[in-house]
Order: sequence, then C-alpha cells, then structure tokens
Amino acid sequence: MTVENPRSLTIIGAGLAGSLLAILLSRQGWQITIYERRGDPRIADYESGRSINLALAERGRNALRQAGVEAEVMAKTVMMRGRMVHARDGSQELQRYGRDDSEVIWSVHRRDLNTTLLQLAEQAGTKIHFHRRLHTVDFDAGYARFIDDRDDQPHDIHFNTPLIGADGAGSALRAAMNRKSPLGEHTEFLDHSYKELEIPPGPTGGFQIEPHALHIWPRGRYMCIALPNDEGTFTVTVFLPNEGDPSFASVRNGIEAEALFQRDFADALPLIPDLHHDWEQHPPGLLGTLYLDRWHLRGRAVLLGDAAHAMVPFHGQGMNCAFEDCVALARMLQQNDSVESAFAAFQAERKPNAAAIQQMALDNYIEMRDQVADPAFLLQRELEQALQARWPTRFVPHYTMVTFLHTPYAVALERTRIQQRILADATAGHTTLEHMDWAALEQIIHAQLPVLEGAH
Ligand code: FAD
Ligand code: E0Q
Repeated sequence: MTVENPRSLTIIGAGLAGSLLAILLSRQGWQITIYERRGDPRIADYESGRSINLALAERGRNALRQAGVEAEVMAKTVMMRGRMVHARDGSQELQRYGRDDSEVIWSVHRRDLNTTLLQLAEQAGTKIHFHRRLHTVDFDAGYARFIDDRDDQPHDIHFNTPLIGADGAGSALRAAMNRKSPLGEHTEFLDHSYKELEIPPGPTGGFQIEPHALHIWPRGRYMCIALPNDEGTFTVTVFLPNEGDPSFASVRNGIEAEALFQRDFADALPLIPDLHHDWEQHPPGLLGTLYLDRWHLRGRAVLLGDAAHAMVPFHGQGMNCAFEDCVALARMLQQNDSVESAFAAFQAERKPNAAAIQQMALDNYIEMRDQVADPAFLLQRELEQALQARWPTRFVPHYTMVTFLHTPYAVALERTRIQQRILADATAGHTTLEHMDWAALEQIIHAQLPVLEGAH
C-alpha cells in the first residue's frame, strides 16, 4: 500500500467512537472519511436494537471536553446520583455513587449523542458516507468492498489511507484484518442476555419514578435496571440467564414475562404498559467479552472501542472507555512520526487498560445483581467510605477510581484488589464498624496504598 497523503485516514463506523474520533482528528488537521453501515440518524428513522440510553461518566465527559463538545452533550443529560435499589417488598433506597453531587453520572440518549457528534464531525470537515457497510478489504490492492443494505449492491472503493475500525463488537474490519494476519481473537459469551423495555411518562408528562437515579431491582442470579431519558421516560433493561428458571428460555412470551414481573419486579410492572409487545418483539441481546492479542495491522489498520475490546455492560464503561481510546489514539497520532508507531503505541497503552475494565465489568455483574442487598457487602461499603473519609488520597473507593477519576483502569483494578482484601479482613467477624482497629488500618493503608493522583 502506498500512502499518498499521510494526513488522511479512513474510519469504519460512525457510531459513538467513530464520530468522536473524527472530530478530534479533523481538528488536528487530518482529512477524515467515514463509512457507516446505517443511514444518517439525523434524517432516517433511527433503528437501534441496543440500549437506548447510556451512563456517561467522567472519562467520557473528559473526552467530550477535549473535543470541545461537552456543553452541547451535557445539555441533554439527566443526572444520576446513585443506585435506587428496589427491594422485593417495593421499598426503595438510594445508594449514592459519590460523596456529593459533584460525584454523579449522567444518562444520555444514544441517538442524541450520536447525532450531536456526527453534526460536529461534519462541521469539522469530516466526510461521512452512509449506507456503506464494510464487507471485505483487499489490503494489498487497496480496495474495500462496501454493501448498501437498501439494495444489496456492492461498492468497491479504492483507499490509500490507513483504516480505523470503530465498527463495534461485530467489526467487519476486524474480520478483514484477521484474515490478512490472525489477531488472536477470542470471545467469551456470558450465559446471560438482556431485553429492553420502556416506562413512559406519567399522565401529566413527568417521570413516574425518581429521575435522578439508576434504578436497580437486584434479584440474586438476575436483575432489572432503569435509566432516565430527558423526555420523562425510562429505558428498562432486564438481564436474565439464557437457560434455567427464570431465563430467556423459560420466559417465552408476554404472559410469562408478566408473571415474572408480578413475582420479582412487582412495583415496576404497572409502569411498563407495553411489556407483552416489547417482550415478544425485541429479541434478547447477547453479552460477551472480546479479547484480541493485537489491535493493529502495522500501519495499515487499527481497532478501537467495542471493535477492539467489547465488554459486558455492568460497569457502564463501554462507551466511556471507547471515548478514552479516541483521545489516546488522537494523541498518539500527534506524538508519533509514523502512523505505524502511533498504532503500536496506542495498543501498548490501551490494551492492558481495556483488559482491566473488561474484568471489572464482569465482576460488577455479581455485585449488582447479588451483593447490593447483602449485609456483609454493605458493611464493607460503609468501611470503604469511612476509610476514604480518613485517608482520601490513599483509600479511594473502586467505583470512584473507575467513574469519577482518570486513574488508568489497570491501576484501578490493582488497587481495588488490595482494597478488597483490606475490607474483607477488617470486617471479618464484625457486623458494625464499632470495634475497628483504626490505627492498624492506618498502617496497612500507608504501606499498601500510595497517594493516588487526582484523589482529593
Ligand atoms: P458502536 O456504538 O456499536 O458503533 C459502531 C458503529 O459502526 C455503528 O454506527 C454501526 O452501525 C457501525 N457499523 C457496524 N458494522 C459496520 C460495517 N461493517 N461497516 C460500516 N459501519 C459499521 N457504555 C457506557 O459507557 N455506559 C453505559 O451505560 C452502557 N450501557 C450499555 C448497555 C447495554 C445493554 C449494552 C449492550 C452496552 C452498553 N454500553 C454502555 C456499551 C456501549 O454501548 C458501547 O461500548 C459503545 O457503543 C461502543 O462504541 P463504538 O463506537 O465502539 O461501537
Ligand atoms: C453504573 C452506570 C447497564 C449498566 C450501566 C451502568 C451501571 C450498571 C449497573 C449497568 C454500575 C453501577 N453502573 O451502578 O455500579 O455505574 O452504568 Cl447494569
């Protein structure tokens, strides 16, 4: 492949990462062309089989800030202060995510976010081609075949730029790279899937449950969550095993779904009028973790976001991590003389961090569905807060490092493991914090947890 204009790049996928990366790179002077499978969401009816809204946290906000689009995005978000845990008896309790309203997360509508980013990418000079689904790539000849799914017609396009794969978990660029030279791809599917439902606005147009929270109905092996949308609705996501009882195999239709809700999510049932229809029409979405040995094909192609490291959604970090990838790749392209070394440096920096958040996202499913209602777990959370209050720059809760700070995910995972051991040891045999040995804890913490950058 000859690179005629080294300042040009082609991005596959105009989703969340593709459109944000286009803004960052266009503003850095790169000529960016994007090919997107779907139609323009600004005009077409937006078909999205996946989560309608997403939790945006500090990492994602920081990336939006770098791209100069933070204020525009934030204008359409809903603040979420914590988890509103719904017990079986219908009682609710807010578990705050942070210490105050400066430590919160934000619910953002996927379509609004994508549309805003696309608009700004175009304004920054990006050329976007819709209805172009990448099908195959001939890297040596410099040809890529795209399909227009409206008429199934192929479009062969000659390219002389490096390719960037922002085409999501089912990445076609990844498949093409893998055929050229194996990437060591391996996907581990979870034996649980998800389905999306909706709580509409109430009779007077307002939110029917507390808007400023991420609602969660933890039920042991499974759970429901709900995130607010700014128009007064909530998107409800049900996570269930694929097999067993209850599961997506045992709850086969609207009537059985209603029985499940009646038994396990009784307070939510009257709020979901389209339960029967939505249950039967929306197929369950698969969940899994994608591992690759390599993310790039020398200077010819690189993957980022879900295309490189799809993860389970239980930490609400997939988009946030994808946005952090975009900032890192833009920085590497600025700092390195060649695209090849930029891609290599990007992989070296991001791959260990992606692996860490993939692991933490898996761990958080157990915490979410099971432990948020467990007394031993709650005592550990209480101690965690007490330790943070005493030594705020050293003992930084796991959730804070991941969600409110820019601590590299790999560092957050390492510190979390140390902290979990401290919390488990200190609370073993206790039911309250009354007899904690604070002097001993101080010694352990100073020995094991150095001051963390950004913590306050
Ligand atoms: P995508 O957003 O999937 O974008 C890929 C784009 O590429 C799409 O526009 C697609 O049409 C296009 N495309 C695909 N194939 C081709 C092709 N062959 N040719 C051309 N274009 C193509 N993350 C969070 O941070 N917070 C959350 O709260 C959260 N909740 C989630 C809940 C659920 C149920 C799920 C499944 C995920 C959740 N995520 C969350 C994760 C988040 O959705 C993803 O990590 C994020 O969308 C990844 O962005 P991306 O740009 O890499 O991929
Ligand atoms: C968040 C915010 C889909 C999803 C998204 C999320 C979260 C959860 C549980 C889920 C994790 C948490 N969480 O509350 O600990 O913080 O984004 Cl299931």
